[in-house]
Amino acid sequence: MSEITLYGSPLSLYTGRARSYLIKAGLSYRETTPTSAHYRDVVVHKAGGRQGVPTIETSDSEVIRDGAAIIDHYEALAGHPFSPTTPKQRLLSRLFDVIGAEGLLRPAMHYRWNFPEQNLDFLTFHFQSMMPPGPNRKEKAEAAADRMRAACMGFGAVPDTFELVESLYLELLPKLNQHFADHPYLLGGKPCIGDFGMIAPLYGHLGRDPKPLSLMQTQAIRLFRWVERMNRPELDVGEFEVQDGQYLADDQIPDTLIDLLKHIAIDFVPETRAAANCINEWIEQQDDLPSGTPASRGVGMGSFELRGVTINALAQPYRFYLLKRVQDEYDQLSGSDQTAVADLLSSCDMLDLLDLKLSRDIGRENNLEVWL
Ligand SMILES: N[C@@H](CCC(=O)N[C@@H](CS)C(=O)NCC(=O)O)C(=O)O
Repeated sequence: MSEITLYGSPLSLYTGRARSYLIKAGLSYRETTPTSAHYRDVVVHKAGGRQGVPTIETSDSEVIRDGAAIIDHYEALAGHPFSPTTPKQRLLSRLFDVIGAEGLLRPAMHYRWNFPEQNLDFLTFHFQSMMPPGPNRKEKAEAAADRMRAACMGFGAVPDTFELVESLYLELLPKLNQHFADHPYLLGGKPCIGDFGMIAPLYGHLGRDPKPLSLMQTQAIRLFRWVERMNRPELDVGEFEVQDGQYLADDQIPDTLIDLLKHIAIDFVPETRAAANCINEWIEQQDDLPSGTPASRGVGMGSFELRGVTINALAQPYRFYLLKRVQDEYDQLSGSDQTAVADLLSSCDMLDLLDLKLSRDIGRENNLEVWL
């Protein structure tokens, strides 16, 4: 079988999503850090000039940058094996993909960067490993780590919000744990696109860095098992009675998922609303934003209040690139299916997400997300 090169890193959040997909899809790959001259001179050019992981290079030398695009590529080739076919499950699968890619960055970055006593040696080693060998490797790693510390603050984890970020996460753990005590994956016996989204923050950061790993292992054993399971080629469901490797029958959505989504909605919905307002205002102010212009990571700060605390978080267009896929799923449904899905989202306090849209859509050209 032809081999894929996955440029990534063990501690990278988004690499965790692509890697888990490649493992579960049984695709043969070799993971390496983006430190070679070949990566710098050939791969980055084909990746739209943007450095970053995950990026893959196929045996035909095709380069695909971005975790969602990598998964899209192989899903399309294999007939969508990890995409459920029934309305509610399809929609929640896409929704968990957005939540995983965008909605848990604050706890992921907080538990990585704000516990140096437990994490610093571990992070220092990994940041150095990500830099090309040679002079100034240490300094380059330290500069990269500093950029990530700044990004952590940019996602809204600052001393005034630490307590809130921690209480939300400590409330989230038992909800995830309860779900994975009942089911091996989000929608039953096999992973869906949403599982791959959720593994991004829950492996590289929250399921691997020393501080949050010990929290997970002590407070959410069944969640920890899901994290392991998502990184293994077999179903890895020994502790479960049902081992059929199927999604739940009849478009069933377990109550544990509704309970989980209701908790996630507490900050995910107001943050998405604040980001949409911020980005739409920014779009309005652009005199010159021709179609095809690459969308940058963030275009301003969205501000929202939660439990009496103000959170300022980077408003990222990418959130809406993924959220539009949820909205598109909904738009394609028949009237009665739309009603069933809207009732489900309403019971999760997430109905508003169907209407939170940008005034310009985002597409992909030359391996970059661009304004259409
Ligand atoms: N949208 C991309 C985001 C990838 C991303 O942000 N990767 C991080 C590592 S987890 C990175 O490469 N950061 C360094 C950079 O962007 O220069 C994806 O989903 O793959």
